[in-house]
Amino acid sequence: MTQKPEVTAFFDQRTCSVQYVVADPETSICVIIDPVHDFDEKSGRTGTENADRLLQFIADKGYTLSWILDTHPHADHFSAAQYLKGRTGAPTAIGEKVVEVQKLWKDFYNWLEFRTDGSQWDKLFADGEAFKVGSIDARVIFSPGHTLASISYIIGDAAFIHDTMFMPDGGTARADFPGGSATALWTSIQNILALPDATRLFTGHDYQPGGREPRWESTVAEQKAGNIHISTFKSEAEFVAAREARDKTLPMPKLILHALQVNTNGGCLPQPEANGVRYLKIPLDQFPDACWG
Ligand SMILES: N[C@@H](CCC(=O)N[C@@H](CS)C(=O)NCC(=O)O)C(=O)O
Ligand SMILES: [Fe+2]
Repeated sequence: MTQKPEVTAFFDQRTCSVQYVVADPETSICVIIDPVHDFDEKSGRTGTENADRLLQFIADKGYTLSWILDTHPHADHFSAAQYLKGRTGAPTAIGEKVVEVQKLWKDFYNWLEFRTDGSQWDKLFADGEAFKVGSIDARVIFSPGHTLASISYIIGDAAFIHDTMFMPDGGTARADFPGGSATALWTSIQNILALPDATRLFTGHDYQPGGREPRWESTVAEQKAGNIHISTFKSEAEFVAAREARDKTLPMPKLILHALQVNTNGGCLPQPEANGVRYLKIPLDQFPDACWG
């Protein structure tokens, strides 16, 4: 019998991100997926409103948190993994290819001392690796393309596919960040669509096409039938050409240079300087072909 976790989504309107608490109803053990650490780039203010909302929900439900999971090093918001680990002691995890992303960004930031061995997380998942959420069987599949370290978490009948496909009317994620690949994204999407038709799919963002209400849950069958990028582009070559053409028109996410220096470091904010203030570092002219935002 397929195991059905209880999935609760928390939408962050500021970044259009979807954060999840996924719980085993039998044992009340849960995991958090893709928590957001709030940040306002205009004032430099950080905050934990989103993360605290997840903790409050977990406390209200009487759940026990077993993992803090990220699907990829996000380019549009800070991960709250470190904050949540500090509050709960729960271990953090991400896909093992994150070390390759760390190497790319170490050069962009000219971080001479930066450790690129993934030791900022408690666990690095391999492709196909199995784990448990309480009594529910869970596993990881690599889903590169949007980033080279992207993974999906399959927990019972639910798959957390983050920035591969969005809702069917939102199409697919961009694949133009350093280490991204439209060809790899196509293959990753085919692997997700090979899951059983009734698999519940939970996306990582919803950009509310046409201004509709935010939505995040679909099924494999719905994506096959109606995803605007999958039903329109019949072959890998067509998809890759269209994806790459669209990506050339997209400005960088407004927080990419802020976010990668936190997220490649396991969600740790920069160490405070002698005056007690933390500073971000913005490399200039490293993306000379980027569209103006
Ligand atoms: N306007 C957003 C764009 C964020 C963005 O690029 N999101 C990625 C996922 S991290 C994406 O795939 N977007 C698809 C698209 O914009 O078509 C921002 O500046 O943060
Ligand atoms: Fe992303």
